[in-house]
Amino acid sequence: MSTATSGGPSLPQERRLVTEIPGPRSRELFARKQSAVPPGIGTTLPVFVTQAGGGVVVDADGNSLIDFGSGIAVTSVGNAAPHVVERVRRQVGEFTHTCFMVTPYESYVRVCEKLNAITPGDHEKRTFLVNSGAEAVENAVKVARHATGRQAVVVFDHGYHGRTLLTMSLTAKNMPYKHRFGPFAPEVYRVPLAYPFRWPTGPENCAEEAAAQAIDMINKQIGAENVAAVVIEPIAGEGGFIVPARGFLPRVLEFCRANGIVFVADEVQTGFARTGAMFACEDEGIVPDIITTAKGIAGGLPLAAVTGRAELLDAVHVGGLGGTYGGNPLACEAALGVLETIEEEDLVARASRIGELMLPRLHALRERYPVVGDVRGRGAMTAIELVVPGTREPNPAAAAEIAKRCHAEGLVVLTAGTYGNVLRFLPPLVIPEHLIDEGLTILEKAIESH
Ligand code: PLZ
Repeated sequence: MSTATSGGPSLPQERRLVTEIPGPRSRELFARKQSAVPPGIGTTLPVFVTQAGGGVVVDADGNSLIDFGSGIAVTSVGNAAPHVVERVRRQVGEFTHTCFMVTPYESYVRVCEKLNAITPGDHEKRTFLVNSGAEAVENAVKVARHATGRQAVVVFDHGYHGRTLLTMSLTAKNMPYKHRFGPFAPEVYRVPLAYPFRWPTGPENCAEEAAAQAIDMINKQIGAENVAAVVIEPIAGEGGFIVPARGFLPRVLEFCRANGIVFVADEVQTGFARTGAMFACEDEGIVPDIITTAKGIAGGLPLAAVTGRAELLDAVHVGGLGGTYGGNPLACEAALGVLETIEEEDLVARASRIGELMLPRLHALRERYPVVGDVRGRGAMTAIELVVPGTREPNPAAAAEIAKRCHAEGLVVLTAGTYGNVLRFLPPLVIPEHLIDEGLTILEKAIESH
């Protein structure tokens, strides 16, 4: 295959529509998908991908779409990033699996050493590797329960932590994640999140009042001494890119410290340079006791991690943690390639720059179109919340319609939000600036004509 037709960053960085979206070939494949795969596995945009890299996704009909989704915040270094490809290619020819718990290998240990070094806090840490974000969060809870001898887990409104029984129980939203999938895991308690745009008494009171309510509920309904862990996303992802009002996270952390509660930061979506910092916790100087990571960690190979205070992770008995595939050698090589790429290409700064490009234009949209109620996010994790003009009433129909128009024009955007009324933007951090510009122009036209 010539360079022009191979994937990765060598793909032409352009939007190119040669058929309608989806084109005939994608429609044919989608029909097959519908007979082979259950509808429970949904589809945001039914184009079938053949190549991807930089800031574009190419489909089976030869269309090249601008990528504002990164496979849900995963391909931050871009698809088929050179360091990832080289390392995985080399590794696949050496060995593909031994199971780290049976006969270990160095790359797993290196990934853990790196995560121990780059996650917030200079205390002694340990890391272990698993396969998915949900598995990481589930294991963080196991560790916290084991280490504290307590059972209760506190989570927040609008939180998302996964689809397994425990993490689905930790997740706030019923439809589509929990509906008819109960009963849920016990000892999970939900408290308010400091959601500035929707705080009843206004954003200025949000941090303090939300923290006070959360703490009051914990004290009254559970008893702080019964709480093993508080699990929180530093920016709520699936819930709608809700940046908690400043001061809320530090207050919750302080309460945890004062009561021997393990503070778990779920950075599955926010981690690895996405928000313009290596980890979103850094923004308010939060040092979590345990941090869960996945998604951006390995450029799309399935990998996730639990990193935390040595005394917590070391508390678990030998053999108490693990899994067949956790820290698979291909995924570990990919993670090392991702970390090299973030460093070499200074993707933390790139993410900030993407925010500087996008946020002013999103704010301008809010000024111009009353359907845009709120603009928020940090770095390359930004969103707009759509409302019924003149109110704060959620407008999921507008979000769906605008997303659809963007898709038809060759821009991959994702929706989010408890009310389904948020459009979120998660471009690969290596996306060229002209594609950001073009993508935002498409978005504006879609809002204008919806
Ligand atoms: N924690 C903060 O964002 C995954 C979900 C996609 P897994 N978010 C994308 C979907 O609809 O299933 C996520 C997250 C946070 C945990 C998870 C779970 O990560 O790798 O999907 O298990």
